[in-house]
Amino acid sequence: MSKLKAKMEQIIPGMRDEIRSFVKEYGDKEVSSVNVKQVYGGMRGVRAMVCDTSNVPPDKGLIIRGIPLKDLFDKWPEEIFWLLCTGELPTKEEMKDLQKEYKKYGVVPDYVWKVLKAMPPDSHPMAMLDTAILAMEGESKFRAKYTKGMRKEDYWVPMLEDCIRILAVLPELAAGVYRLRYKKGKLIKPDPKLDWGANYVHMLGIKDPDGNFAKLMRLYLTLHCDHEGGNVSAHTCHCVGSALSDAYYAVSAGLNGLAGPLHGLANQECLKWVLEVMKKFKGAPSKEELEKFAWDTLNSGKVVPGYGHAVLRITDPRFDAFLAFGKEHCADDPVYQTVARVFEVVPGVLKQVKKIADPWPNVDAGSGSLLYKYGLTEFEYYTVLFSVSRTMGMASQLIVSRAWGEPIERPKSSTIEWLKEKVGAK
Ligand code: AMX
Repeated sequence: MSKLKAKMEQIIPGMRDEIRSFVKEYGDKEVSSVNVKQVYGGMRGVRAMVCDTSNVPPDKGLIIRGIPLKDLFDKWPEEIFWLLCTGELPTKEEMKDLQKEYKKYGVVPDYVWKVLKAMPPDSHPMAMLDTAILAMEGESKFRAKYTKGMRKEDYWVPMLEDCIRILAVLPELAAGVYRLRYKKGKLIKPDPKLDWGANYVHMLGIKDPDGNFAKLMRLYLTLHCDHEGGNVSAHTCHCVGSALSDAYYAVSAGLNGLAGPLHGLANQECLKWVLEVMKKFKGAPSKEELEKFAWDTLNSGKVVPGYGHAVLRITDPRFDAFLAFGKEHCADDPVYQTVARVFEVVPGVLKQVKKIADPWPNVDAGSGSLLYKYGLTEFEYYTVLFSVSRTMGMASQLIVSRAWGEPIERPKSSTIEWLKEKVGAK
């Protein structure tokens, strides 16, 4: 038995008891209320779901299982997945065991490459990744066991196995999407000596003589891992999983949401915006030039990508981490310099637009410039990297939900007539 499964087996009975007795005793207590603005405003701020893997206080940013992200910057993504699932950081042996699991299952079946090669050559890399995961649905242990008959208490076991298998193949899938989509030559096999992040870099086939790209990749995969339960991808994955669709269905669905320009696609938009500025001003622009460009963007009805957030009201600590990495490893790079200057200028501009709740940079404002610097210049691809990381959060949430036996989601929708009557508007 894998060490992660053994650890979860220890934790789950206590978690189930805690939830059961809490709901029994306090089930009727109110925790949130909803007004008409929220009904029409994307349910913003309505507390109607649970997620214990992480939370995002607006004034602090991401906290994973009680640990602020800034205290986890040096952790490897394998450690983070363990933490998300169990609430504790793994020991060295536990992390090695998880890496062994990834290596055991990290083989992409040939039919997946055939499916991807059959797609139109200009397909978006996210469409390719999501299709690849869905194409593998037939591998699901959860579906096989459910079809045979399985007790509800055992749902989490094949869910964990499916999630490990998805995470195990994800770097190879994602790197394969890159090489096929951008005609980079033959697919590159995983190197069994490498960790999850370094293997991804190796399979992308981008040269990394000093190992700094692998360092950046580990940081990138750690920083994007999870962002509580209500964001579009996490919530979609969670909702699909609540119907007992297996992890291949649920993760692929969640990633389809991540592909939206207001969510994960913002990182491709962001670098595009930065490069447009540089093209227009023939290099790193001055503060005045930048300010004008930001206003022009807003006045043309577009958003300034990489800025603003549905929950955060501070500079995203993930942006801070990328900025610090850039300062240490590529302070002279003009794209990085532009990103740093945008940070000095854009919040001041956005603060003047009353309706914008958060003028500060989010995670996407800085990551692209670093990827670009290390040779990953196809920015349409960036959301795929985000996906590899965010799958850890979605997967851990699926495992935890099946472990405590969360029921199918079914909020109640309302018609405008019902709402008007309810608030006395007619
Ligand atoms: N540039 C221009 N306008 C912005 C803005 C920005 N960076 N951020 C918010 N606004 C606008 C909104 O479009 C909205 O306008 P509307 O009322 O005319 O539709 C208004 O300000 C109020 O929005 P809000 O309450 O501040 O934010 P929100 O919760 O509705 O949206 C987000 C949050 C992230 C979608 C928004 O800030 C945005 O579009 N930012 C740019 C895109 C981006 O960076 N997305 C990445 C998010 C992180 C992620 O998921 N990866």
